[in-house]
Amino acid sequence: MPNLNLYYLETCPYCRKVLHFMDENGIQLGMKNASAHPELRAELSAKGGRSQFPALEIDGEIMYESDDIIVWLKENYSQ
Ligand SMILES: N[C@@H](CCC(=O)N[C@@H](CS)C(=O)NCC(=O)O)C(=O)O
Repeated sequence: MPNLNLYYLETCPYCRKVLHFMDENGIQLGMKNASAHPELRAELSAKGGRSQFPALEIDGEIMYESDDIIVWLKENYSQ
């Protein structure tokens, strides 16, 4: 399994959608809460080119878009 981290904001509906999917499927990832740690915005921008949430880091590569993240998790992570 690759190294996976989810950058998210607590109040973002797109992030909540991904978090809900993870919850339903018992998926645990490294969690990067940019609401609690605003410096993560710059970290995400440096890695992926923009500060947009949610973002899934897969072995250092950034995937944006909640729907794409859920599809990726379905294909690679769901049991
Ligand atoms: N189409 C994107 C929309 C993501 C989006 O608009 N996220 C907002 C927060 S809800 C965002 O990152 N805005 C920039 C910011 O808050 O800095 C998705 O489905 O992931």
